[in-house]
Amino acid sequence: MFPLYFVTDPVLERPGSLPLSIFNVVEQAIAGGAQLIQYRDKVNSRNRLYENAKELREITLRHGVTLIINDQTDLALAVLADGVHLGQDDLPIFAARKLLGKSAIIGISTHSVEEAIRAESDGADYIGFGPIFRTVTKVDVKMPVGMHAIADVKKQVQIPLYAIGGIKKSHLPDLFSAGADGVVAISALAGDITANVADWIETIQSIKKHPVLRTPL
Ligand code: TZP
Ligand code: MG
Repeated sequence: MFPLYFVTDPVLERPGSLPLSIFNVVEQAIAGGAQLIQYRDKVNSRNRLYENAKELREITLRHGVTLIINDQTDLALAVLADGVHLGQDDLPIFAARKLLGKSAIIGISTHSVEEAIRAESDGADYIGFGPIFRTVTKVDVKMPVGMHAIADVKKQVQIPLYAIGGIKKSHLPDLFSAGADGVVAISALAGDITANVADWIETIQSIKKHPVLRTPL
């Protein structure tokens, strides 16, 4: 799976005085090379979410980009998204799978080794793991797990792990050497989204090409 997972958030819509639409945000991310996008919207009505998701589906299909819907499996199904990203309190993975089918991408947020193991045995395609660091982007966020926890999870779980929470560009080498398969960053990509996404993708590609051997974290 693509190693930079772009997740939408209102913080990305305010680069300066002129707010961007959610569509501009996603188009800018795609222009920077994003291939994997999650529509995450904790603010708008379900009706508005549906309208937005439908248009995001058109935009992403036009560019051959994967679209995942946060939390809501019925919304993912309604707009024929590529998959859904579940929280621990959302529909169980088997129920989402029943609705979306075998080829859908189903991910789940985890913040412990136990949750990660369960996610894999329940049939998740990937896990989000974190928050790695302190973040102000998510309101009901749990305590940071720290970078060392990534290696603990990767010892026991084979499916791709996306590290999330407070991630800055300077963390990328350590995150990948700890075993992360990909990263999610929200606030660190705000501003010039196209340039930031392109810069992060290039950095990740070069880290993967020339992995640094580090002492254990
Ligand atoms: N889930 C755990 S932390 C987080 C989410 C959605 C927010 C990550 O945002 P940022 O700005 O990269 O810390
Ligand atoms: Mg959620």
